[in-house]
Amino acid sequence: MGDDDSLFTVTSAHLNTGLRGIPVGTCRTSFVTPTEGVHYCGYPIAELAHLAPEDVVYLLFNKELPTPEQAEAFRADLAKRGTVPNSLAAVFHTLPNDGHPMDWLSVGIHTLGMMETTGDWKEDALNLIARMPRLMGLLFRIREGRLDNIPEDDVNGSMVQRFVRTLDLDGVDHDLMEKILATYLVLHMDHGGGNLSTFTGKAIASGHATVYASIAGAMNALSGPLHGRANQSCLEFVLRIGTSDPDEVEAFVRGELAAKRPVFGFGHAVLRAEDPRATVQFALGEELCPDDENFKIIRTLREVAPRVLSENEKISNPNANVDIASGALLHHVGFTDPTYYTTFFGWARVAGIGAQIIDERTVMRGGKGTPIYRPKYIAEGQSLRHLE
Ligand code: NMX
Ligand code: MLT
Repeated sequence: MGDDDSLFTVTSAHLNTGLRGIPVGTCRTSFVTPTEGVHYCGYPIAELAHLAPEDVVYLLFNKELPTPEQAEAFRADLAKRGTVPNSLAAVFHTLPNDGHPMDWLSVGIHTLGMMETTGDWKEDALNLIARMPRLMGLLFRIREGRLDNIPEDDVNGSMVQRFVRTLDLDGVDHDLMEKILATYLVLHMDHGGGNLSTFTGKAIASGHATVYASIAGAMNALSGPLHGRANQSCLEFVLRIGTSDPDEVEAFVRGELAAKRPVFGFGHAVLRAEDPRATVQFALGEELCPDDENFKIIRTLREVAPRVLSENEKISNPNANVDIASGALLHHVGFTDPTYYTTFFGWARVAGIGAQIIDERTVMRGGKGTPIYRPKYIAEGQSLRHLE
């Protein structure tokens, strides 16, 4: 790619399209193709799905998978960084219990930033990643009012173990929960440079705001129902559908479209085939919970909705996206309140956004970093005028 190569021709038709397809930079952590989906540092996501989240974080930061020795050293480094100050819990105690968990997540990340920003991009990103499992566990416990006997954090546990231990739910299969969560984290860590939350986080960091402020802002971007919160909305409507009967599911989808509401879990700005992250989760569900009622409903939705959505030519991609299946799996292992689902997406995405912020701040332009974001907008409806 030479400096003068033309990559894309912008016409008036591209204005007000959410920068769709317009190249704005390079990304070193992942790329997304319309038919094969996301690849982390070259690896198709399906090949990484069974790996430990820590190894995939290492990949996003170092662009190579770790050797066993590197993996051990990386886990030890995360353990050293893992302790969360008690004052985070004190702030959580002041938040409204009916506030959305994504707002709690954003406030939690901001709060950590107020307590312990170093100003070094990589240090701050790694510190935040290491503290996320406990932050997430405390978020659930305190928001739900389960305040007694919160287990001490064992920073030597895996990311997922630390969260599951802090949560300490009775009557659930902890091994199954850990397996589902580990796969969930790996699948959701990164999705190219231009997804809304990552783009937002990098844009904030381009003005040299802190990693914590940038990622808290990214979480706010993720909280929208057309982006990360689609996983909550999708499971909510699975619960509303309440049957895997194809005719009833079809009637439901048609009803949502007629009411001009999105069919959550379907469609994508870049993908033009089923999202491989959905395919992986469907395969996991077939293995672990084929008879789960919610799983049966999303199995029917996966068949019915693309056919119905295809009837509308303006919908570029009628196929299932990442958010179709995660809710059913999370519900199956004991997370029965969908309002929490997007916090798992956010937890995972901290790794990809953190790695991309480091690349943009310390690697791009020969190490000078990408300059402050400042795209051009063209004036509309504003002819020059003066006060009388
Ligand atoms: N249900 C209803 N309408 C849809 C859907 C859908 N699943 N997908 C696209 N459309 C509409 C879209 O709203 C747009 O309408 P209009 O021209 O009136 O603005 C039209 O079809 C063309 O949209 P596309 O170019 O196909 O998609 P776009 O890139 O604008 O939007 C999404 C992508 C993901 C926002 C869109 O497909 C959608 O709203 N899907 C449902 C919500 C969802 O599952 N989001 C999660 C995406 C993944 N993630 O986690 O971020
Ligand atoms: C994501 O994982 O961020 C979503 O699929 C949205 C996107 O890539 O635009």
